[in-house]
Amino acid sequence: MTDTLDDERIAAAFVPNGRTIKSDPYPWPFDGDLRPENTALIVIDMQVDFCAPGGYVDVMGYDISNTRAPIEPIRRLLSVMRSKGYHIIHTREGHRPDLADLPANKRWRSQRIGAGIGDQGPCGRILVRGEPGWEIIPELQPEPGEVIIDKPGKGSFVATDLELVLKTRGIRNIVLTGVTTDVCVHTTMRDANDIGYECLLLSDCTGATKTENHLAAIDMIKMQGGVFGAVATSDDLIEALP
Ligand code: C5J
Repeated sequence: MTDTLDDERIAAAFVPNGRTIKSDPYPWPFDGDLRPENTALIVIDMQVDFCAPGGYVDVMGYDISNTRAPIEPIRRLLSVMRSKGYHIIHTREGHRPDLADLPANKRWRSQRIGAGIGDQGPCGRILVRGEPGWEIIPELQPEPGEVIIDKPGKGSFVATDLELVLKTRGIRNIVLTGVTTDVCVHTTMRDANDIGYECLLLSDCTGATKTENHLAAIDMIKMQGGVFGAVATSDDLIEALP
């Protein structure tokens, strides 16, 4: 067998339909296997507490224009990916009303800066399930049939059934959007990457409490040949979506 034939076999094995999108630092997904059946869009924590006046991020004193910036790009992307039959998953960060799932240190740190998780705020009890602040913002409401993952932590895998949902549905590629780039989005991406998911973060569909952190979080993904996956814009993805 010649080297050329070997190369052809390898290429055929790794690029079953040859569908990749323009992304950094490599065309995503790595093997070109991009299909609605094996790919999910995850919209992370686009809740009143993170994106609206009177919510947790606002009460902490951060500029919510940073966490609101991805709303329009996500809305447009949702519409395209829904119409093409991709899996759509939403997450919500929040705690049980009795706070039994709220670690003492997480509560203490938030109280220390005047935005106590579980305490009363302008949008109800901060980051508590069932409160107005915990709801997903009206612009990005889930549609019937879309999976919603409730998580008590920053990552979307710990203390949730996300991995079971992904496995049951045969999902291998994950497109990450939402807030915040450096906290919940990054933690989810790192965990997903560690357990073998092929991840893509969309830079215009994510936002952090501080622009520098958003940019640094994006930069980290691209190190070491794409240590956590790849980065693209929603235009890049929409243009190439099968
Ligand atoms: C934070 C989140 N930043 N959704 N949560 O506390 O990123």
